[in-house]
Order: sequence, then structure tokens, then C-alpha cells
Amino acid sequence: MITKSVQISLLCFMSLLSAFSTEAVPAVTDLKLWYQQPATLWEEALPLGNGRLGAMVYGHPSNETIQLNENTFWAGGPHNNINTEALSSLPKIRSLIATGDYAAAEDLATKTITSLGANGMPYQSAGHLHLDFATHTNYRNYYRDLDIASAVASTSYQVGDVIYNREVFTSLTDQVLVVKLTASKPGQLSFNAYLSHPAKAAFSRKNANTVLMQLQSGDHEGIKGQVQLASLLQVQNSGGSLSQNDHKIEVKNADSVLLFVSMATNFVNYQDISANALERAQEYLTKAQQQFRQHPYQARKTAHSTLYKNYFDRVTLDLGKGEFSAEPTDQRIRLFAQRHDPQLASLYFQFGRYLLISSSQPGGQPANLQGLWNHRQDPPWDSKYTLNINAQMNYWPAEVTQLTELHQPFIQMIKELAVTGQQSAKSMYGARGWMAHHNTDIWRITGGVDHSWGSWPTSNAWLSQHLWQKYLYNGDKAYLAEVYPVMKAAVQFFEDFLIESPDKQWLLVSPSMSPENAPKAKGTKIAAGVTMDNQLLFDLFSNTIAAATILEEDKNLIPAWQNILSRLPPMQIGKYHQLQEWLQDWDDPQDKHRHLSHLYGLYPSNQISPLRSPELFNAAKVTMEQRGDPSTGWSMNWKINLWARLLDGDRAFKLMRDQIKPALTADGKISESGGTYPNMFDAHPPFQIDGNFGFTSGLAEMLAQSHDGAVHLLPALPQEWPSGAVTGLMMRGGFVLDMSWQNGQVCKLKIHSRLGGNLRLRSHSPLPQVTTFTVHKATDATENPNPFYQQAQIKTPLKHTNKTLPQLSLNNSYLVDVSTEAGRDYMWSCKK
Ligand code: FUC
Repeated sequence: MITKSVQISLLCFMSLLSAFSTEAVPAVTDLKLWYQQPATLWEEALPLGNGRLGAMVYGHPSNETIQLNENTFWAGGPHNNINTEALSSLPKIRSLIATGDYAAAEDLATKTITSLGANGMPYQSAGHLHLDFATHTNYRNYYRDLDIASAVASTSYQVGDVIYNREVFTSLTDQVLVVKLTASKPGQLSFNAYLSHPAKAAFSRKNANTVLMQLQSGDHEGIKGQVQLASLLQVQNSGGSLSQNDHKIEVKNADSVLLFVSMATNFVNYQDISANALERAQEYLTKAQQQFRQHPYQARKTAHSTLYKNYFDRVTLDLGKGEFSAEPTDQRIRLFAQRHDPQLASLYFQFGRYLLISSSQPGGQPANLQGLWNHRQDPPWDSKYTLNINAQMNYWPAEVTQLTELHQPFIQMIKELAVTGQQSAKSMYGARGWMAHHNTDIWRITGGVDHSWGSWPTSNAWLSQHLWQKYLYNGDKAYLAEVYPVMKAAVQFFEDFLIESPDKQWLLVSPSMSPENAPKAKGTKIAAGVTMDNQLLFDLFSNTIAAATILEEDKNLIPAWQNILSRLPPMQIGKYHQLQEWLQDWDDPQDKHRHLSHLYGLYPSNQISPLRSPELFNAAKVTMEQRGDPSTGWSMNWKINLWARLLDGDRAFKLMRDQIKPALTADGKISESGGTYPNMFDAHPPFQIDGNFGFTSGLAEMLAQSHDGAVHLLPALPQEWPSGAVTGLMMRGGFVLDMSWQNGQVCKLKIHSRLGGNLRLRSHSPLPQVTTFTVHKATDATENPNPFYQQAQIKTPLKHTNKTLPQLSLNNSYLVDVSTEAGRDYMWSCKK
């Protein structure tokens, strides 16, 4: 008789074979978004990007449209938007807040902190590529897809007895958009190709097979548009003939055609636009031409995909197949909430990684509100960078899903803000260091924007977390030394900016707000000492002290920083047993505001823990229940991460169900309740990319966490995914995790230690015995000796309720320590 444990072992063994053999990597078809009809809306078109160039492919047989972006094509030019009236009104704003005249304080702040001029420049579309096939109106056997395993989009259809194929990619290696057109019979490709732009553009003939489109970016709010865009369209035909008519290139009876679109601007950096756009575009085109002349098309396509895969293949995820993998993606999105389709959740996870690889390449601009993809001249919120959640969320998956190089553009932006932000620190607040308000753009503006929403001065502290967290994953001291001055200068700003509360002598950020939320009790946003600011400053000061200690810098400054740290207000548990959002207990249990700012302490930070602060952990849960699930876009996806940190996988999965629902109504209109567009873009609405990235990080948090003293395996596994496998998740301290599980229990585990050091593992089932290395039982009473797992001690929370809630216990989890060597693998397997 086979005992239950033997059965489990057998199951584990079988799943292992599949989990780590090559078959475990989902078949290529699992990593495709595919459709049976062309896109009519932009939100149905398929995104391609190489960080710099973006393309949205509609896949229409008779009038193909590929909407284009170049990520430095923004309105305006170098400037900052500082309102220097802030400095003189600051004492008054502060005293109005202190005396409770919030309406007057907010009014004055809006007038004197918010920019009197520009509110940030819009990111603008680079126009369209059109391919008009007049006779292809009557087609059949239509198919289009985006293969996120190779970063290539394809369209095929049949007209008469000819099958037509199109492949499109934005080459990572050759820096041009490439379109390859083929037909199943010779001489069948006849069409017009041309570029267009909604703004005024100049078109000219470059040579027999190349046209040029040139234009200047838009003027906006008094800032002259100074970015020049040059776009070259080149058509290379095999067979048939080419002719130019106006700015169109006409192809007749070709066998196959290769098209390139090369785009470039004069943008060098946020303060320098002295490059020659046309020379650059021509240079990219010449190089691409040479490459494609010397190598077959297939080889150049492979070169692009290989570079892409270098990032993408680092993480694989298998949550089980389900029976719906073979259905078109839009249909699967429509039905996801009603059925068991785990593979769509893993596709959505990987799509987030695809989007980050495609929109954030080293040396380029960070992913903005829409990543890289925007078809408007005047997009929602200018498609810029909102620094009170959205821009940060874009980078939540970067480290944990091993896309660390792609974090670089964001780190670079923070370094640049640390330069422009010195102006706002000094001339608005008379402080040293740097600061920015809740928005920036390609020009790295740091002034306040958007009326009363703008007077939040704490984005420097949040942005600095990215500098430090990256170090916790890579352990690279040279990198830490490079970013430390930016952290230190953010600290300096608060050394000068904080004020003392008259009653408790706490140090407060004032004026400020809990981003974008106005408590019902007072009706205005402006406030002092809000919970999120206190949490952000706790992290900023703790991490900067830790960095200074590691780097042996600024020993003499550390005591003053420690003193500030000790005087920040503690977190508070309010009268409803909720985590208080403000210094005062203003919370309304009916408040459903989309921002969850005070839960920053739970995720992305690690100040609220079931082990170290169980009461706060419970209070955070109460707050999450009060805020409720209904939400859209980034807010809903933040909740996935938060429920994962609350160790509730089923609730996190419930939010995933809410996310993967159609964002278009049955009659094709954009629904107001968020969800997922047919092309898998997230709907705020409108499209905002942060939600996609939040989903990806949230799913990773459900499978493994590394913020609370240990690598925690399957901390929030939903019942929906009883078995599965993941490879390549990155844990703090440089541990790369491959794992498979069966019946909710870890079955095989491989940890690759990049940096060495103690590996503390927490699991909810015992790990199999090992013989090749030593495993020690550990307890939560002793701190993990690994320095990347050291945790700053938060203050005891203040409690304004007598209610006691049952605490979540982790006593039934298994905790072990392994002393690891850098470069070695540690494997557990339930094979025998
Ligand atoms: C923040 C959010 C909005 C929107 C905007 C871009 O201000 O509150 O919902 O996402 O950023």
C-alpha cells in the first residue's frame, strides 16, 4: 500500500521533473497575447519597445497603423517650475496648520507652493507609420499576436489564395523599428507606406527609398517646445518596384519587403538639447542597414530577441495550465474571473516584466505613467512621473524579478532630481539638500503642481528607498557609495525642514499631506506629521545611517540623525483599531480613497510585521478591510501587494480576479471600473502602466518575500494555485530562488547564493532533509546575522483603542539557517 507521505513524495518527484526540466519553461505559445481580429482601439493594439522607441501595432490588413513613440519627445524644454513665494509664506502656512485653520493654510499653500507657471510638460506621440493595402479589405484566417518570449509582434491573414505575414519589432540591437512583410506567392505585395503626425510636420524625400518627417515638440503652459524629432522611413523591396509620391513610398508587386523606421531627437539630457536629431536618426538607420545587409533578416531578429531574452528568461513561472491557454487573450480576460485559468495570471505577471524590459533600458528614460506608449499630444496627467506612488510602483518588480539593470534609468532620474531639487529646497524652503514635490517630467521639474495636490514635500524620501533597496539585493558597495550622497542630501533637507510639535516635541514634516486624501473631518488635504511621512523619514534616516556605517562615512553626523529618528512620531492605532493615516485620529471607516499612503509601512516598506509589530499588523488589516477591495488600476494592484504582505493569498488572488476583468464594456466603451484592456494594459482608467507593474510585484510577493528577517517561502499562496514552479526570483542578500510546490507545500528548492552569508528560510511545511550542507534550526528570538536582513527598530505604536484583536501567529512555520558561500547552490528535494 502506498502511504500518503509516499504519495506526496511521488507527486513531488514527478512535478520536480517537470518543474526544472526544460519542459517546465512554459511552451512558447503560453507566452503569447493573441487575437482573431485587428485592433480598432489603441488599447487593443500590441506594444513593442526597446526602451527608446515604442510602437503600438494594430495589425489591420488593409490599413495597417503602427503608432510610434520616441521616449525623449516631450513638450517644452529645459526649465524648472519653482514658486519662490513659498519661502516667505512658509511660517504662515505652518502656523495656520498648527492652529487648525487648514482651509486658510491650504489656500495659501496652493497659491505660494504650486507653480505659478508650468505644471509639467506632456510626453507626446511620435506619430504613425501607415501601410495601406487598398485591396486587402476582404480577408480571412486572420491572426495576430505579441510573443513576449521573443518581443516580436506578428500578423497573418489570407486574401484570395495568398497568405500574408507581417513581423514587427523595435530592435534592441539595431535601434530601429523593423517591419518585415512576406506573402505566400511572389509579386503579391503592393501598398503605400508613409509616416504621419497629428501636429504640423515637414516631410521630404531623403533618397529613392527613404522619406523624412521632422517636427518640433509642442509649446505648453508658456514653455516653448524645443525637442526636435527626426523620423526616417526606409523601404527595401525584394522584387517589384518602388516609387515616391509626395511623402508616400509606393511598392508594387514585391515578393517581400523590409521597412525601417529610425527616430531620434536632439535631447541629450534634462538640461541639454544640443544634439542633431536628423544626424542621429540617419546614423541609426545607416548602422541598421549595414547590419541587415551583412546578415540575413532572421539573424537580426534573433539578435534582438537574444538580447531581450537575456532579461526575460531570468524568471520563469508555471502556475498550472488550465484548459483555456489555447483561447484568444481578449476572451480569456473576459472570462478570467469566472473560471480557473492560472496560466493567464502567469502571463499577466510576465507581461509586466515584458513591459519593463521594453520601456526602461539602461541609459534611457525611466518608464513614465504610460511606460513608453502614448498616442496623444496631451495625454492624461501629461504621461509624466507622479512621485507619490505611480513612478515608484513602476519599479517594484525590478529587483525581485531580476530586472535590476532596468532600474538604472529610474536611479538616474533620482540622481538628476537631486540636482534640480536643490533649487526647490533652497529657494522654496531655505533648506540644504534636495527635495521634489509630487510630480516630475523629462526636465526634472521639482516645483509643486496640480493645485493643492502639489504641496507634498516627501518624494525625495520615497525615491531614496529605491537607492537603498537596490543595494539590499546586489550588495555592491561601489554602487552604494555612488548613491549615498543623494540619500545624505535628502536627509539634509529634512534636518532643515522638520519642525517641532508644540505638545509632544515630535519632529514633523509640515506642510504636507497624506497624498491626495482629505479627511472628511476637515475637508482639506494639508496637514503636518502624516503617518506616511513619518514612515518615509524613518526609512530615509535609518537607511542613510546604515549606508554611512557600511561606507564608513560621516561618523560625526550619525548622532544627529539618530536623534531625529528618535523624535519622529510613532505609528498610531486609532479608535476603530485602524492604522491612523494622520497624526490626529481623523480616519473615517467609510473612507474608500484610492491612495493607501499610510500602508507604505507595510508595503513597499517593512515597518509593519506580524512578528515584530503584531498590533500594527492587525491595524493595517483593519484599514485594508475598511478601504475595501473596489478600486482600479494602481490602487487595486497595490492592494495585491498589501494582502500578500498580510499573508493572505486568497484575498490577494481575489484582487487579481478584480484586476483581470474587461476594461471595455460589451459595446467597446471604456468602463469606469478599471480592469484590463484587451491588450493587457491596465486601466486606471485611462491606461496607466503602474497597475501592470504592481500586479507583477504582487504576484512575486505571494510566492516569496525577503523583508522580514528571512526568505519566506510561499507566504501568501492562494488555494487557486496548489501546485506550481517559479525560477529566478531574487531575494534580498543576493539569493536567487527556484522552487516548485505541490499541494501547497514546497517540494523542491534551489537557492543560489550570490553574496554568501546566512540564509534564513521560513516555510510553512518542513523542508526535506539534506546531506550536502548543514541546516540549523533557527528561532525568531535570534536575529538573522545576515547584514542584509538587519531591521531598524520601529517605535512602539501609540494605541487609542482598548480593543484587542487576535494575533496572527507564525509559530507554526519552520525556520532554518544555512551558512552559505558566495557562488554556491543549495538544493532541497523531496525526491527520495
Ligand atoms: C495620482 C493618482 C491618480 C493618478 C495620477 C496619475 O495623482 O492619485 O489616481 O494615478 O497620479
